[in-house]
Amino acid sequence: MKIRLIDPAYEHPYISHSEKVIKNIWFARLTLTTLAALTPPDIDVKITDENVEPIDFEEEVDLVGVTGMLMHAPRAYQIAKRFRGRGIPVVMGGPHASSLPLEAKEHVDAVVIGEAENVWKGLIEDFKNGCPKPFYKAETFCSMEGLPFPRLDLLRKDAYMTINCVQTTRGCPHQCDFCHVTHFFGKTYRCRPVDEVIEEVRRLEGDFLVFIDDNIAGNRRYAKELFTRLKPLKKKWASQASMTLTRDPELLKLAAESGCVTLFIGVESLSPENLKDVNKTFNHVHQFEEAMKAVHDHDIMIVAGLIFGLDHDDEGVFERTLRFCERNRIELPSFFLLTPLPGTPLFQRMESEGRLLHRDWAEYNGATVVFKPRLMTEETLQHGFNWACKEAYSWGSIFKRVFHPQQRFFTRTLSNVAYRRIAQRTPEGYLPSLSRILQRMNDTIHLQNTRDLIQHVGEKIAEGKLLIGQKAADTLKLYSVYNERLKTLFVTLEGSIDRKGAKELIERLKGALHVEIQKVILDFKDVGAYSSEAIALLSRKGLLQTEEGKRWIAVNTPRLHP
Ligand code: B12
Ligand code: SF4
Repeated sequence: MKIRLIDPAYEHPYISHSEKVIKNIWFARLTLTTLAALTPPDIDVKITDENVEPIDFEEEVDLVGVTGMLMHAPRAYQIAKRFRGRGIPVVMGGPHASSLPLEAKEHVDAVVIGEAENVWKGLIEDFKNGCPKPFYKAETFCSMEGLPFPRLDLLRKDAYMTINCVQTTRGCPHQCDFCHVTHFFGKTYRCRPVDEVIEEVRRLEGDFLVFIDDNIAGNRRYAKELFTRLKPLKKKWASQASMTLTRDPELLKLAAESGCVTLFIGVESLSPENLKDVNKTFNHVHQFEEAMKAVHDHDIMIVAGLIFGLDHDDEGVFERTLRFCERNRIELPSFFLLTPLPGTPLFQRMESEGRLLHRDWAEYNGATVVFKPRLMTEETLQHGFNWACKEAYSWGSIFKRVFHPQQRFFTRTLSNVAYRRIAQRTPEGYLPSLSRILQRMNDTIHLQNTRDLIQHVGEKIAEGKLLIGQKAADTLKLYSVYNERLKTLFVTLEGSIDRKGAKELIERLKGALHVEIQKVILDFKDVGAYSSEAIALLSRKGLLQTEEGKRWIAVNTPRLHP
């Protein structure tokens, strides 16, 4: 029996990668090499990754297997159609087929839902015997012991940056709202025996490999053992990890000592509200800078995953995020547009709120807006995203991020040049016109004269929740968010206000009197104290008015203790 396993290409005017880019930064997923390894030895199995070689549609084979993520689905269906047109049966598996098996089944003869380990051999037998079932789904997750080593020998070695890929764990202990991994693996986080991983790594040619885990440090004890055992092999490696890794100095040190040179870290958003929305509160925004520094202190290059389009993102998010990457010298910012993947809680939420624009899966590629954002229009989100991608890989930004005495400048620059090639193909975008204003409206104002402050009997103080500590007394913080749909700027004030603070606030609000902003809502709820001069100034300028209908409206305005 002859089986051909196919990884469909993704044809897109600017997202699909050229041969050169694949050779510079790409590695093959372990999907088909794993399936090939699970195939009984008497079967002739071959792999085609359409991203690096054409499919021979005339080939004489007995069974075709196609895989694919969501965005590959339309191409996978076309491939299936061509082979089935010649009477060759096709089976499909992978993330997409597993989340929408009924849709996939309309295009293929059988669908594998979830992992293949416990069903693949039986499926082949069924096809041999001419009695395939429409769906195959294992009753349990497979054991992580004794998994065969992937058939890397079936890949075109010269086509990728590396073919050295190894998986040590499956799943993730977290459950981020937008992520497909927890949907696929449930709440399980399974680790392979360290001995087996070490043996697999030991057999690899060359000194660099990628651990394709979703979160290599999901189980700290396991990760510590793995890293310790990796050390003597003297390999260099890259992988993905959640932010929690950065908070464990021992683990981070071990990772570096075992050869970790690059980590993809899901930073996702600089807004705690966004992180809360997507069930990612284990990312602590106030510790981000410290976390990035800790990784850099171990000479590990950071690829930071950052998402645009979350519900608390306004037009200021693009510039704010890029500046964060520059300030923290993030070597490879990796921006994604929020993409609801079927099966995830995010998808259910977007669908129930009627926010999905269409179901053309090929567009669900992480770089195209496919839903209605909450605080801005689809167009603004798309343009802001395009701007950020291009701007991040402008020479100016590359220079800010990689030119530093502590960094290995040469490697960092080469990686940036490869990413720049991709970014340059992104269509022109623009920075939303309110971006600068929004940066100024999200800032800390340092006060001058805080001796005469009078306590504000706001709700929080009355509830005993807010104490005017030294910090609150010295600064006035502005948290602003603009809703493009309502044309309204919401400004929350926190800290104290003296004359200087009031003047600066008035100045900034004047700057925000932009033609696009039709209403400003000022919320004084978190202001702990005022000076009487500040109150006088604010009321003279009309900033404390509470009647509807005015361009400014103040809420939770000061009630003062004598
Ligand atoms: C490595 C990886 C990448 C690499 C891919 C390099 C490449 N050559 O494509 C990089 C980092 C570049 C990448 C990019 C992206 N990725 Co990715 N990636 C992964 C990751 C971490 C591992 C893939 C892997 O090797 N798995 C190991 C193999 C053994 O598992 P498997 O593929 O699931 O296969 C098993 C079963 O599914 C089944 N099976 C699979 N296919 C088939 C086919 C047949 C015929 C059968 C019988 C069985 C079968 O059998 C296998 C053994 O059990 C997965 C997460 C994961 N854990 O799988 C995400 C994942 C696949 N990626 C995902 C996404 C969304 C992306 C991006 C779109 C992100 C973005 N917004 O840009 C891009 C798209 C890139 C592109 N153009 O293809 C999602 C896909 C979700 C979905 N429903 O589509 C995943 C699941 C991660 C997630 N967080 O949700 N990715
Ligand atoms: S930490 Fe990463 S891999 Fe884990 S659920 Fe969240 S996004 Fe997915």
